[in-house]
Amino acid sequence: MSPAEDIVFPEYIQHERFKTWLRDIVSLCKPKTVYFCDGSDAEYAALCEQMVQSGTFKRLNPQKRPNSFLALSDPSDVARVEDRTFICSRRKEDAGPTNNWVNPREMRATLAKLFDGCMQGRTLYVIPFSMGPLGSHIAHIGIELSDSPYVVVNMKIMTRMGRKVWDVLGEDGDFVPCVHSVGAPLLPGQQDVPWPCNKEHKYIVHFPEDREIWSYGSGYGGNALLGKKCFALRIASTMAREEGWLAEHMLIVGIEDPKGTKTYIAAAFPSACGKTNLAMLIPPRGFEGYKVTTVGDDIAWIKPGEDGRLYAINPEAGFFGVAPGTSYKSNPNAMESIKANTIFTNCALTPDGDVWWEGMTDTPPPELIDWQGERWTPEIAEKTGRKAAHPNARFTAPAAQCPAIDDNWENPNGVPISAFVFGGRRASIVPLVYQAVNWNFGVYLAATIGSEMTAAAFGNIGQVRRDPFAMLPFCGYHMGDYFNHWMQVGRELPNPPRIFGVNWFRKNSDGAFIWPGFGENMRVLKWIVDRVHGRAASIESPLGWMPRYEDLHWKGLESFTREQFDELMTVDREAWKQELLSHEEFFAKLYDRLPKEFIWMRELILSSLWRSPEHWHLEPERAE
Ligand code: O2Y
Ligand code: MN
Repeated sequence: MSPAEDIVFPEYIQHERFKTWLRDIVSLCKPKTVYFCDGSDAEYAALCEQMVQSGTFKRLNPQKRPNSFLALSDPSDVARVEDRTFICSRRKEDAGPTNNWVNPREMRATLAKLFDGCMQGRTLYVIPFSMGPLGSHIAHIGIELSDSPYVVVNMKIMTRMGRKVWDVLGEDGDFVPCVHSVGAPLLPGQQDVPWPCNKEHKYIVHFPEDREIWSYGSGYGGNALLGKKCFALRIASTMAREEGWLAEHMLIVGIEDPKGTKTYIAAAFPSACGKTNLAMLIPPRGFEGYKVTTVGDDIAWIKPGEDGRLYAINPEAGFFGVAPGTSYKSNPNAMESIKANTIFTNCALTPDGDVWWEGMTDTPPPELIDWQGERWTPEIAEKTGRKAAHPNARFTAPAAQCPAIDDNWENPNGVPISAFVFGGRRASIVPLVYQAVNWNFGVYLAATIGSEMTAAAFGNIGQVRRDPFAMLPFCGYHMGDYFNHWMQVGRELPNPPRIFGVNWFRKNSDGAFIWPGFGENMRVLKWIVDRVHGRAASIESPLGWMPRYEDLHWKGLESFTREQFDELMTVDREAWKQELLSHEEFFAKLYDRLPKEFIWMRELILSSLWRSPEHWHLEPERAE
């Protein structure tokens, strides 16, 4: 392109710091042109059409999926790349042992080489975006410079993107600079490919002190849509710690009872624990008059209000959900959300121009084009094991399209949070639901959640992979400091939200799930809400407060027996002693910055295990 000095800025951009930064990046990346995104529907339509022409997008049948598109990525670029994700704090100790760290000076030198000329032959898109409702005091602004039109259209759905952001930024407003390149310069005469990326080098880099993000080599999801995991979690978590708020990997739902009282809860789950299903839960039979509404499905920004309560916004404006497993049976609200105006990535294509993925219907269509563009039939799948859709195939859909979207989901002041819920995927040991006795024990509970590794993912069955607060891949600083920050937030709140643990995945001796899950999780949510309002009974256990069978609402699920419930809730003393040892082993990695309270809390849980009876839930005299 012409020299950086020749960039023609729209007259509405009066932000000198931004202009200087853009000139620097243009000088480095050498794009063919610079385009300032206005965020309009016309711009979205034009870019989608441009990608249809270039082969990146396939327009879906407008009768089946109006205004929707399918993108098939390069097979090497299908998910977040945790081993290529770096937190480049000035001091290694501040990134902590659970993050990859490189000296920032060294990393900047590496990036300078990689980004030199990396946008040749391509357009650099200037993408201004707000995480959270525009102008909200909880929201923050970012500007992504990207050479990917796929990123632009996804950012239009996932964030508040475009010209109006400049009105909030004014002449000197703060923003998080985000630089992204697919790392595939187009040299003169070189033919482009439908999904450019760099197969050799991928870098997802965060400079927490400078609040800066650089991403190279991937065009996929969390690696490229920098508002999401990179900004809204990794950078925002460091901002939140400095400024006294919380940036969390949490869904937010409202639960309205038949009297019209609404209670908001925020919940964190590691991946593959049904987070989207919980965010869009439909109350089951027996819950007539109850409503569950969605504020967010993945990330929550939570700030203390003047009344001493915590208020949360969903910083995103769309859902970037996992497609496989999503169906009208498992999540009707998600299916309704993606009926139109949706971008599908790495799903299979049906002969009539719609999308399909494993789990969408009980019977697969007789013939498809799979996510790699190859012919696929159920017979081929049977023989080869090939999936029609990639297991990490995604839909990008506007949150406003969700039938259960909460009336307050765009409230700039957020919604008041009454409870935090933390869940893992545990086949044994961890009961269906329990309430921490206070905030500090709740922080301990959240710091120890985990999932059992599956053979496919980790080659090791039965080992627990700890994922504290579901934040291990997303915390922009030392996890020990993160726990201390949570402890501090609790100290400063006069009446902090209650904290609960849940486990939908406990199995019986035959290896079958005991709890039906999905909409039936409402029974657990109701107990949680009732506890918050002081109207549900419980008994004391070494893990905290727990419901007895009679404390849950069973209307509509009368077939679920007291014996099954007891099996779900059993706290096995010997198993828990082992579990506590495993906490200690995990915490040893973080020892230098671990809250010292954790040591005493572990001791307290252990000592109460020694004096505990076998079956808490069978002892009515211990009830409140
Ligand atoms: O694989 C990706 O790039 C996306 S990962 C993701 C997307 C939406 C919500 N959560 C996640 C996650 O990994 O937690
Ligand atoms: Mn997530």
